[in-house]
Order: sequence, then structure tokens, then C-alpha cells
Amino acid sequence: MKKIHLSLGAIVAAGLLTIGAGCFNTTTTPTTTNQPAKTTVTNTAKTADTATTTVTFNATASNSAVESDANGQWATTATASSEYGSDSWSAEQVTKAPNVDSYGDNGYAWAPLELNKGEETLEVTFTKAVNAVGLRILESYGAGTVTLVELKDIDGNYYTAWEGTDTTSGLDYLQVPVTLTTYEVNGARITLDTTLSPEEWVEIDAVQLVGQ
Ligand SMILES: [Ca+2]
Repeated sequence: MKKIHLSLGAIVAAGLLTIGAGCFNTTTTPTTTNQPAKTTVTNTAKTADTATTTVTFNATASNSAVESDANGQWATTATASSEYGSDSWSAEQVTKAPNVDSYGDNGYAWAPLELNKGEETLEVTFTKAVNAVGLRILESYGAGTVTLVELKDIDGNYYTAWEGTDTTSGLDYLQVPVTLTTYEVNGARITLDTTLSPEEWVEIDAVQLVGQ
């Protein structure tokens, strides 16, 4: 019996755990089963860390793929420099998931008070602050007028995510990828130039933040 105990101690110290439990009495078995359990816990933690840093942004995702993006969240509040109505076409209409089903004038989207007036801004917030990888803006009418997209961190600082020429047409998203932010984002500000669409009222249906 003494010889068996010495042998187990040497094997456990060497990290070899292939001993058949049936070789030992009930007082030695727990020693051999505890070791693999610790290894399992360590592996689980590593998997979780990897998932946190691999959130990606597909800037060419189809509209249906955008709407099922597991790392996406829709705006929960919205304000604007002006709004066409207090219910239909109000800033509130850009919150939640998209509900405009075809390109055109629709009260389920936000619209500014005036057509072809000039610069307008739309500001949104999100419930969950995330390290962001991108923002998506669903343009539903007067598409192609966004000039600047900024992300807002939890301390109220703005960061330019994109500026340039918006080539969006039809009922489609302006998709703005960013390098995974080191700051936590829970808001965005969108600047538009409505003179770029003098014939069609500019309308935005929904805004999605992507991150983790
Ligand atoms: Ca909407």
C-alpha cells in the first residue's frame, strides 16, 4: 500500500493523468480527477477572451443580414436639428428596428422640417455601451446626403468615424466601419446636407451600432 501512494505522488507531480482510477482505493481517486477539472476552467476563460476581441463588421452586408447581426443594436432615443412632425417623421421614428419597407416618403422615418434647406443633424443613443466596429444608417428617401458620421463615447466626446461623399441609393444602409474603438460608444451624430437632394425629402428609417 505504501508503494502505491509513492507512485501516485510521482505521477501527479509529472502531470501525467492517464492512470486508471480502478487501480486505487477511494482515498486516492479525488486527486486524479481534480486536476483535469482545473484545466477545463482555464480553457473556457481563454475562449471567452478571444470572442471579445473578434467582433467584426461586414460593410457589404445585405439589408437582411444587417437586421440579423448578432452584434448590432438599434438606436433607442433620437433628437434632430428639426423634424417634420411630432409623431410621423419625428426623430423618434429612427429608433428601433427598420419599419420602412420600400424607398419613398414614409412617416415611419425621420424627416427634417424643410426640403433642400441645408445642414441638418440627427443624434441617437444606444442602450448598451460597446467597443464599436461600425455604424449603419438606413436611408429611406432622399438618399446620399450624409456628409459626416461621428461616434459619441460614454463621457460625451465625439470621434469622427467617416466623412465624405455618400453614394447610398435606394432603400439601403450607409455602412461605416471603424477600427475597434478603445472607448465605449453609446451614441452617434449624423450630419446631412439636404441640398444634395433638392427634389426628395431626406428621410432616415433606422440606425444600428455594431460592437461588443
Ligand atoms: Ca423607422
